[in-house]
Amino acid sequence: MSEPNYLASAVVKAIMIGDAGVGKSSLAHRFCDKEWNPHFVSTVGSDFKEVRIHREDGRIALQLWDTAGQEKYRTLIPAYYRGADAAIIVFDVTSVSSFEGVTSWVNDLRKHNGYSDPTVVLVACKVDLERAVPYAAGLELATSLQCKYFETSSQDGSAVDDVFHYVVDACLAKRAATGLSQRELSKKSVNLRDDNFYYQRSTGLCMCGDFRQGMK
Ligand SMILES: Nc1nc2c(ncn2[C@@H]2O[C@H](COP(=O)(O)OP(=O)(O)OP(=O)(O)O)[C@@H](O)[C@H]2O)c(=O)[nH]1
Ligand SMILES: [Mg+2]
Repeated sequence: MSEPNYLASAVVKAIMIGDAGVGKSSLAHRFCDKEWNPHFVSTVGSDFKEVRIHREDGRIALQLWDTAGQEKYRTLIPAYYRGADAAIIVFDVTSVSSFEGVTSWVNDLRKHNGYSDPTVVLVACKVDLERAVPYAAGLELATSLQCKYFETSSQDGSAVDDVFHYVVDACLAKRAATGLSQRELSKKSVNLRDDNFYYQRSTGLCMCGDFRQGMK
């Protein structure tokens, strides 16, 4: 890691959910690593990435839990819902079934998110390809879920940054509205040099010991 200061002034934890192959990992990779990789393998369990976002008040650590969409991992995902500030629900604009699957992800989220009231965004991926889901249908679903709607391409990068910057700003605004002070927000700060926290920036993989507990 090249950043000289490892302390963040606040942490935003976001979970990425959606059916297998819709483009969650590609979206996270495009935003965090500014790269497009057409050869992604299906995620096993979940991957973790962290990226710093600069804001007036300091540097925000956006922590992304990129979960596996395959059905066999679905029972593992509720563990990641708890304490999430945001849920990024992803579907593939070329796949009607992934769009129809959004409702069941929303239901899972509502069932398992515990005390938190996460900021939800609906993201359509792969808009560089021929679409099967019209823009109006995506927008209508987002409106019914009372959340923001984005259409992205991880291949060409369109609107990818908008998703994550919106998530950070919406989560910080929600905290500010609930009256949490910067001091309280700072309690969620993380020192990436902590011995309990093993971070592999190159792969985006992270194994957390006490750290993950501390974020709940
Ligand atoms: N053309 C195009 N292909 C994409 C885009 N995003 C993802 N893909 C492709 O879609 C396939 C699946 O992408 P992933 O990012 O692995 O999907 P995922 O949602 O993480 O899948 P799981 O980990 O199995 O849940 C890969 O072959 C990607 O290259 C995109 O924006 N445009
Ligand atoms: Mg994946």
